[in-house]
Amino acid sequence: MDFKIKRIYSLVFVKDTLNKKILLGYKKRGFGKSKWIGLGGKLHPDESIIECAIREVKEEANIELTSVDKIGYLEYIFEDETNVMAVHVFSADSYSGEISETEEIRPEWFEYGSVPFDKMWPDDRYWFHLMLSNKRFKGHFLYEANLENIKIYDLSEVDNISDI
Ligand code: 6U4
Repeated sequence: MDFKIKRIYSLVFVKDTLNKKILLGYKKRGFGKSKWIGLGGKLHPDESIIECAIREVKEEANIELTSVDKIGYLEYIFEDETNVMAVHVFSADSYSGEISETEEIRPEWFEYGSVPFDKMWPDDRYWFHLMLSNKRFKGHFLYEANLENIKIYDLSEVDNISDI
């Protein structure tokens, strides 16, 4: 029997709603290296998922979120791997401090119409429009072992994400 271990992550999209810009981070190392991603990372044992989201944004871009809204839940399964990545997606539109580059991430603002999908995880194309328009969603993506192709997926809008 193929037991799956769930690892839990936060993924945060900071938005400048006035100028319709989204903050992405160029990942300089580790999983997803050289891709543009939202900010976030692994849940620590002693924290809630919201605390994880706030901590990771501070660690990766040096800003303190002052509001954060849970908008999505995604699960990633990788062929030939026992781990499932469970990713809680958040949107944030206010923060204090100045965004700056860190050891792990080079943050940069992108206009909603100029998101660099060709340098992002392939699944982002499926749900980014929902995230940008403040819709709530959940989905599952099964990736081939090369981490480049999606074999199968499901994605749906949901009314309420808080109970997931
Ligand atoms: P280390 O390097 O151990 O400190 P940590 O920052 O805790 O790592 P990391 O960077 O490995 O965790 O977290 C991976 C990040 O990538 C999470 O925010 C979730 C995000 N992510 C993973 N798969 C993704 C995908 N397919 N599409 C996407 N973001 C993804 O947009």
